Amino acid sequence: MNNFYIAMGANLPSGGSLPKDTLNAAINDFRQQNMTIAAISAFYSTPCFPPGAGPDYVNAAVHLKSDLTSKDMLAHLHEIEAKHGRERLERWGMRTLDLDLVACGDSVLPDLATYEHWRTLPQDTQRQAAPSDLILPHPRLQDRAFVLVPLRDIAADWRHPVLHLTVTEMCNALAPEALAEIVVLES
Ligand code: A4P
Ligand code: MG
Repeated sequence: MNNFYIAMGANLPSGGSLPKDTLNAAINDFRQQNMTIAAISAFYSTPCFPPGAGPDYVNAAVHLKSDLTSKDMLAHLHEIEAKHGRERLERWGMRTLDLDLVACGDSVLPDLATYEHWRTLPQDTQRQAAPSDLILPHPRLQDRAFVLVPLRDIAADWRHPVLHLTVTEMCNALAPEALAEIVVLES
């Protein structure tokens, strides 16, 4: 059984449903596909990154247990994204739903050298280049308060297999201002 950690984000309505409702609908899709939901974080309101590129996001994290391979899990995530977002994604280029595979246990994929290539990519290249292969852990995980704060709710002690830091330690390494911007969504 694999332990998958999924980061969820949305900053545009999808067919009339608000970002938080889209996240809830995607969680229901996980249930219907017979994946075991081990934990769900709080929902957070987070400022758009990069700043000014769109409305605030709603972000959350989910722990799924499944026998799927990582590649099959990513394919499922892409199907759920398409179901909730394809039209608006093409039209506006922003996110009705983004599902990232943050980690699968302590897997490093496709290999350490390729992972390190993506992790250490210079910042100006990061925006243009997207990997065609699945990279695990997600190469930007350690940089992003909007991923780490929800993840801390459900996997505080998960340890990064390359950086050897726990989620709590990665959170504590971020600037306090970046952490302060991530606030629990009022329902
Ligand atoms: N891919 C490789 N590895 C992975 C992985 N571990 N998880 C491939 C998910 N996908 C992975 O992904 C681009 C390509 O990476 C795909 O072909 C996939 O197979 P994508 O989801 O199409 O594109 P993306 O979401 O722009 O890429 P990425 O790197 O996941 O995006 P970011 O950097 O996470 O940007 N601001 C706030 N506040 N909250 C957010 O959630 N999200 C983004 C998305 C920008 N700003 C945000 C937020
Ligand atoms: Mg993504």
